[in-house]
Parts: sequence; C-alpha cells; structure tokens
Amino acid sequence: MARHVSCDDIRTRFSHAMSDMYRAEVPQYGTLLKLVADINAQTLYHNAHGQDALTDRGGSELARIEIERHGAIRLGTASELYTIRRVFAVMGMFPVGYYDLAPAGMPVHATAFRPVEDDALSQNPFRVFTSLLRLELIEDEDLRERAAAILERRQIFTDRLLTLLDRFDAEGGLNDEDATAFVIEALETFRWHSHATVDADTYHAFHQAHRLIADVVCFHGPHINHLTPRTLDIDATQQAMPEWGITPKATIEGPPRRDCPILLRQTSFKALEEPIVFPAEHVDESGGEAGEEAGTHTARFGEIEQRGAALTRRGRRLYDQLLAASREATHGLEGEIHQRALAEAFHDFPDDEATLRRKGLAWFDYQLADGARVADPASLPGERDALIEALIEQGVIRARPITYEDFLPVSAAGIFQSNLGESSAQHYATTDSRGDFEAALGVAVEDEFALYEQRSERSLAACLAALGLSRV
Ligand code: OOG
Ligand code: NI
Repeated sequence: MARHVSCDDIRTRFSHAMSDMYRAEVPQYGTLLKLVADINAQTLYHNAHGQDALTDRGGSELARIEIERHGAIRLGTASELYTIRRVFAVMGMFPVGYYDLAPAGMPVHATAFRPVEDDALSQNPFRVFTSLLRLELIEDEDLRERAAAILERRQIFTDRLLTLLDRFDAEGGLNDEDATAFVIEALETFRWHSHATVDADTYHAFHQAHRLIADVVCFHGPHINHLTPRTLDIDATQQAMPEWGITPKATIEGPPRRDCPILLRQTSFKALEEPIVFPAEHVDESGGEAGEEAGTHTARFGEIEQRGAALTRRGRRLYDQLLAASREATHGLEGEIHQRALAEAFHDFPDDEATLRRKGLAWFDYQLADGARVADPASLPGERDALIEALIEQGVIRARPITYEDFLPVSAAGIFQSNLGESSAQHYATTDSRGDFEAALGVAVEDEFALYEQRSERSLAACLAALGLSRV
C-alpha cells in the first residue's frame, strides 16, 4: 500500500493553496501580506529581544511566522459542521474551544479548528474560526423556515471530497495522489461564488433580519471571509496600513500594547462591496435568464493579528475583568488615545514574565539551558514551585511564555461587527447552547486551558527527568 502523507503536510499544502486562492480573489490580501512581511523584518532587525524570544524554541516560532494564517467560515447546518470536522481532521486540525457570539448580538456560535500538538503547531499552526448559524435565533417564523429549507438543499462538499473523507476514515490516511486531490476538492468548499442562490427579495429579507444570515444562507458555500497573517508589531502595521492604501478599523481589539504581549491583538480592514448576481425571480417563458439582477454583497475582509502569551484560567479571569471594567474609560475613543486609556485600565495586569509565571497568570514552556547541570542537587528545595524557581535562578532551566493559539470572543464580536456594520448587533436571549453545538459537531470541543497546561507540564517534566529530579 502506498505511504500516507502526514496530516501536517496536507495542512500546509492546503493553507498555501487557500492563501493563493484568496490572494487571487482579494488582491488587498496580497498587499497586506507584503506589508506584514515588511514590518516583521523591521521588527526583528530592530528588536533583538523579539528575535530571541521567537528563535528560542529551536527557531520554530520564527519559521512559522511567515506561513502562519488564520481564516474564518460561517456554516449553515449541523450536518455541514459535522462534515467540516472530518475535513479538518484530515489536516490534523481539531475543534478547540467554544465561542458563543449571541451575547454580543451575533446569531452564531463557533469553535476554532487547529493543530494541538507542539510539533504540529510549530510546523504550521493554521487555524480556522468556524461558526454555525443559529437559525433558532431568527424571530420571524416564516423566514426561519425558508432559511432552513434553502440550507437543506445545498451541498457545500464535492462528491469526490466525501469519497476521500471515507477513505481517510477507513484507511487512517491518504496517499500522495489522494492528498493532492483532497486539497483541490476541499478548496472548492471555501471558494467565493458571485451567484447568489436566492432572488434579490429573499436576499434582502434575510439581510434585513441580520446581515450574517444573508451571508450564510444565500450562497452556494461558506466562502472563506478572511485570512489573517501574524504581525510582530500590530501598532506599526496598523499605522502603516493607510500608506499602503488600506483603511483599518479605528481600534485594535484585545489587550493593550505591553512589554510582555498576552493573548491576541487584532485589527481588520473593512469588507469589500462585491458585485453579485441574483437569479431571476421567475424564470421567463423561454426559460432564459432574462430576469437576472445585479447586486452587491459585503462579506470578505482583511485582518492582522499579533499573538502573545496564553493565559491560565486565573490570568484569563483577570483579563476579562479588566477588559469589562475598561469599557467605560475607552468608550468612543479611537487609535492611540484608545490604546492609552486601555493601557491605563490594564495597569494591574503584571507586565513582566517572572511575575506572570510566579502568580500563575500565564502558561510557560520549560527548556534546559545549553549544557545545564545542577551543581549541588542536595541544596535544592524539595517543594516543587521553589525548586523550579531555584533552577530558573541558577540558569539551569529557561521558561518561555507559550504562544496563545486561540481566539477571543469579545474581539471576534468586534471583528464581526466592524465588517457587518455597527448596527448589526442585535439582542438575543442567551441560552446555553454549547450542548447543541457539540451534538452537531459530533464530538466535544477540546478545552484550550487543559491543552496549554499539558504542554507546560510535559516540558517541565522532561526537564526534571533530564536532571534526575523527577521525584518532586
Ligand atoms: C469571524 C470573526 C472572528 C477572529 O479573528 O476573531 C475572527 C467571522 O467574521 O466569520 O475571525
Ligand atoms: Ni479573524
């Protein structure tokens, strides 16, 4: 039997193919890639510390920056979500985290498909924020039923892709020829379709209920709506965007600029108004397309992100608290003034690595320093935390923040909103719908905190074992 291509390789082939497709479809994305590459090169040149932090994990973090992207799609039905999970599994991407956007006025809930193992993440941490429309939140019963019927009729996966998924599940992998076919077929699901599947009146009725509903229901498939490169300096990138002919949204989502970056900071540029074609409302006698109507749709946009340290549950609680408390102080502010007010509001969030580690606010990865040896094992403290501190102090092990690989619901809502229009947020009664989401998905989503904890623990255990100190 022919050898299987690794899931990591299929993911990389796919993310390159997707990037090429998106660049061809949305030329501004190509401009954004050049700008980010430019800023990253400058940042590395001017900031030896940045380079040090990125090269530390065997250079992997630096290598991955250039290919690192995340994208987003919006699905319409439970069965689409179920099948997309199988598609991503072929690429070594698994659902991590649950994001309920209803409290932020978006009728969707979501997960992020991404690699979870250290090796896979360092090869290519490609992620796709995948949301599912919550039809039950459409108040108008008639509209709700029409949406369900339209979605029921569409097939967003090619037959050949479905066959390849069965083969992957049966044989545990795909050979080279099948992997190539898989990338081509899977890409079809993410492609833009300029022909709407419904007439203009139907489109406008959904659009009126919520712009997101029109975007999900009225097209042949869940077009990729952005692909986001990772910048090492989001403030500089945001500032340079206008010179490159790109207009960013007014504020950067997420935590403020800090010495020790945490979580995720994001900004986007406005969605494009793109020409679309509505099919004829009534096909004329001759069956011709005389009634086709032209229109426009705004869905696809550009985004950049800067990633920092993953926070522990305690760190995340503090972040959520400070962000909520900052609302009043930052309300209505934009740009630098907004950043300054936000930084002020985050004054109580420690901003050095040692304190973040000692207070258990962020996750760290532990590595033995080159040629590390414990001079006098008997003198080391017995208690685990004290032992770790002593080993770090003696330069035997080094602790580095683990990069945050996930998303932030408040920021995601901000990104959705800036692209759908501020007026898009509606008030939805909040019900616990995680169970529904997981039932549709066919599995429970992985807990991101548990994943970070395992990675941290594994790296620490490996250090202690190598030093012969595993007894603690
Ligand atoms: C997804 C928006 C969320 C992010 O980076 O937080 C997102 C969407 O608009 O479909 O991509
Ligand atoms: Ni995004």
